[in-house]
Amino acid sequence: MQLNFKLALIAAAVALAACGKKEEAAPVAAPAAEPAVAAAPAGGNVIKIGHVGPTSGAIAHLGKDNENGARMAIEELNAANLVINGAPAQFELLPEDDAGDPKQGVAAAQKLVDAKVAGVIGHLNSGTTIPASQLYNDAGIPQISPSATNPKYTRQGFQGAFRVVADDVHLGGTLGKYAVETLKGKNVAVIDDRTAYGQGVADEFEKGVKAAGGTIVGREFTNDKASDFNAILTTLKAKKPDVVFFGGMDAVAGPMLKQMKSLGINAKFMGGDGICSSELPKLAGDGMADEQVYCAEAGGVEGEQKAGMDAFRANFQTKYGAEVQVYAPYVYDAVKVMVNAMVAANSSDPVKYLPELKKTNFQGVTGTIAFDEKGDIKNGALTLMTYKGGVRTPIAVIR
Ligand code: ABU
Repeated sequence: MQLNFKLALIAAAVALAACGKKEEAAPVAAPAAEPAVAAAPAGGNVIKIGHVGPTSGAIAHLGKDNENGARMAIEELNAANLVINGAPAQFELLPEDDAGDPKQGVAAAQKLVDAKVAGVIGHLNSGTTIPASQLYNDAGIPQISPSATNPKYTRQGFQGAFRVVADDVHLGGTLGKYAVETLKGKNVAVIDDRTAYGQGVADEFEKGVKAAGGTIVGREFTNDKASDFNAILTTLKAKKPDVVFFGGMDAVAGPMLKQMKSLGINAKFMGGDGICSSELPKLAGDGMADEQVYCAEAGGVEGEQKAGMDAFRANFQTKYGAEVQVYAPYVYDAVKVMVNAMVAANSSDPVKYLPELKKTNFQGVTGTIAFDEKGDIKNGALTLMTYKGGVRTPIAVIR
């Protein structure tokens, strides 16, 4: 049975089980022609896969979302009777917390290198992913980021660096165009948090606004730990912006929205994928009005693929008692893409499975995953979102 197909069947079985249709799922999860689920080989074929994200600090909700996506994939893979290295394989997830901090990101990467993981999924932030990628590259360990969108990550010439989401050039540029052409923004203000992600996506947004004929009336910056924005917001208020873009994460965007309201700034608020979480309405409290906030997830599915994504979300909610924030499905797919390559190579040795990883053509819950020569996803999508009644609401999938 083709692995892609087999994994898709297993995912479907798990999703159906979550919907209370266990009787339909059972034969799919344990096909008659296959051996029973193998017990973990005693000290044998245990394949270590690292995951890194910020599971502490202000964006721990996003890091935990990612980590749970990895856990879900690993559990399913461990039930899938996969043979790698010529023997039944079991996967061990090694989760590390980098707190979204570049130095801790490097320390976490070193721990995983020392543990001799076969591959790494992560990190969540561009500011941690980029410096960590140097260590993985030096150690010959393949890395798939499910969420870091700064283009530099895949432009360092590293053979083992992959990304399953669109990058900030696509994200920022599309949002800039949307601000002018759809939201009819004429005077646009930009704030960023000076991180690799925040500054980068804000720069791309600016380019998109200018290319569409809009005017940038002000550019201010803060940092990723700030909570008082009164000075920069007061400066921008004087420029009468009709759109304010923030390059940064939801933990900063929430209080910023509250303070915009207090200062009487009645502008649309935009941001990239970093603000585009299920948590943002809670973080913004009464600072967020319906259809005031526009953002985009750096991926998305349409048509027939939506059913699979909806089933994943329902299953995730049942399993972890929490809504998907943004990138759990992308982490889930990234783990499966990596293991798919190991199965194809019949090896967890990076030297042997990396060529298969490069050739990936995987049907996941986030759509078709194939990589270009840099390691970026081919034909990446964006999902434009707004918030209504405190709920993240998709507007359109754009390629
Ligand atoms: N892409 C948004 C959050 C992660 C990052 O790129 O820093």
